[in-house]
Amino acid sequence: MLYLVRAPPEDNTHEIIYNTPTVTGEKIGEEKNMIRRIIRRGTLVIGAVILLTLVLSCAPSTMRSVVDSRGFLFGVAVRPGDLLDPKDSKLLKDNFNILVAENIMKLQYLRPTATFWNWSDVDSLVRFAEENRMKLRGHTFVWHNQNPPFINNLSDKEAALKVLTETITEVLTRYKGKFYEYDVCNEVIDDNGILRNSIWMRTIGPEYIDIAFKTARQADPSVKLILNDYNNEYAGTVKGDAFYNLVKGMVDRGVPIDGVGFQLHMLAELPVNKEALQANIKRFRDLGLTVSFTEVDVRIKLPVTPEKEAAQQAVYEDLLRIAREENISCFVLWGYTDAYSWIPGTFAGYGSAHPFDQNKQPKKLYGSLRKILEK
Ligand code: 9MR
Repeated sequence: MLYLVRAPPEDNTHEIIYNTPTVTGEKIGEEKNMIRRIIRRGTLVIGAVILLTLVLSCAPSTMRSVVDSRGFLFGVAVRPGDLLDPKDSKLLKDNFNILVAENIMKLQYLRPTATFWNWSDVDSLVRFAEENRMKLRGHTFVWHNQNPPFINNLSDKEAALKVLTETITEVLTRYKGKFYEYDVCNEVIDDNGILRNSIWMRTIGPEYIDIAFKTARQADPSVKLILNDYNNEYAGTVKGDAFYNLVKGMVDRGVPIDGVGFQLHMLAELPVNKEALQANIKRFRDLGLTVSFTEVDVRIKLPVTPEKEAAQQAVYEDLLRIAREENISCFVLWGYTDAYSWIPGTFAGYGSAHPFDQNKQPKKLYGSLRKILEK
């Protein structure tokens, strides 16, 4: 029997149907519909995939995705509140892949008495970094500043040695493998280029530095151990050379130091001495060490003018360009916003030192840093 099926004009299968007497017209119609449905569904899926790809490729990439894709560690110092405020924490996640605690890991806060350890804020920071695949810098064990009274009152060498080794061991045992770098000692050289007259120097003597590094290495073999300081970034200056000589001595003595930190608290009015900075980076490299830019900010003498902002931008740009060219260990800002800046409280008449303004909006400076990072 032959069934005549009226095929739609665009349907070019009607001949086959006409010439297939063993299959009913109804069944053929069903199959055709099914094929059409499958094709329609397939087209929809392909369309959706294309659309999604387009949307994703047009979505603006974040600073974070830029630095991640370049394998560059770009970070910032944070306060506990930054992690709790949803807007602040989003800004951190969108921009940075390494964090450091601005204050909470200093002994004044972390170990306020001989027997009390204030772990909770640090635990939260470590958790936040892990959840967001960020690295961490530790700051700091041995410093002359922000120590609790029980440390400032030490007078006996044995007691001081016990506090120093116990503190380092306790922290690095708890957070073993969690920190990328740690400022084992901070600012041990004073502005005249000699070992600073700190509580550690007075009670233990100059060997406290070697002891601190050896203790840290024993507690966590994986963390990079750093000696950090300010005004140490230029070769050929009193402090820069004193810092280098101290570090070279440590390397010669086989002390387990992995790198040095240049804090880089800069002034907009003083352009970067690129030659002296690069010469310094090179000589630490030649000792087998890494260099980190650990506390970058560039303060402006108020009031802010477009000229001063341009000068500030040039300083930031030079530092970032050199950091990328020299492939330094990490580039960390000492704060992202003028809203929480340490600058006005310390340098009267100065401010506007960071890439985000008082309202946490990116400044023109931010865009210029991003361009360098995108290269
Ligand atoms: O930014 C920190 C500020 O909140 C503290 O009041 C101050 C106390 O000295 O320390 C600031 O951070 C310093 C860092 O730990 C070491 N290098 C210099 C930084 C700016 O003073």
